[in-house]
Amino acid sequence: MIVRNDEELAKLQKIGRICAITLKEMMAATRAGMTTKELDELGGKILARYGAVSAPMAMYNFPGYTCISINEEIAHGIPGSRVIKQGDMVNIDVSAMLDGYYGDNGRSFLVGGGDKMGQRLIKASNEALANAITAAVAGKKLNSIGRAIENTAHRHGLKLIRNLCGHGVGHTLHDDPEMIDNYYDPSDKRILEEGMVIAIEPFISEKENMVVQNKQDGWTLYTPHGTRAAQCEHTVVVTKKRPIILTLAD
Ligand code: M2C
Ligand code: CO
Ligand code: CO
Repeated sequence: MIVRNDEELAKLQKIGRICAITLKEMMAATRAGMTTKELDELGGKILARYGAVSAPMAMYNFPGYTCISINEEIAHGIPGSRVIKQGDMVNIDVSAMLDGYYGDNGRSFLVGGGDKMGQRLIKASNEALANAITAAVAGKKLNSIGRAIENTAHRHGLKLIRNLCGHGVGHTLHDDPEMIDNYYDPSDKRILEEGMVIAIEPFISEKENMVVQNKQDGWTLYTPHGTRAAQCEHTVVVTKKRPIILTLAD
């Protein structure tokens, strides 16, 4: 969507903050020994505290309030009986709706210290998002986002998941502009517009460059060889200067 006035911006800021608080509190509560279902129940309670509803549940009938993905699961992990272990890479993705407006954010993190590669993936994904946000300026090409992400991944000697992308957000979870590639596509001629609300979400990976869907549950996206990828996602509003980050907790 394109933000047209201050009232719309305030509503997007409100739901963005709720998504960010929910993600932050869930990350802080994550412990080895708990199940992903327990963690998700907490997310559901936090959203309810603010009167917000889970976007995946409301829009797609997703079987959870949030998506929780562990290690070889890269995205759309279904909360359930899987027990979180020390050293696991956990991704929590919180997207929600309040008063007709949507927000979306996510983060990968390690339980306990984790390992060197895990730390590298997380650092690179955070940096890729920061660089992509800096590149997202009104009037510039939309593919500047993918270029910044791809360059960051390569600078770190890492790969990226090419069949997952960012997207517009606002009036719905996956809004216009659709498919904001996480790599540089010179044939993409779209221009970033002032007021465009977009979710930027690089997935930086160890070895593989695509995910496949679990045929049994119809949701979980995983790498065919079980290698990991880290995601970092914010919802932002494009301006002529730096974007406004909507998914900030404080
Ligand atoms: O838009 C995402 O970030 C999620 C969608 C949740 S709907 C089950 N918030 C995303 C992540 C990975 C792939 C596609 N979409
Ligand atoms: Co998301
Ligand atoms: Co998203």
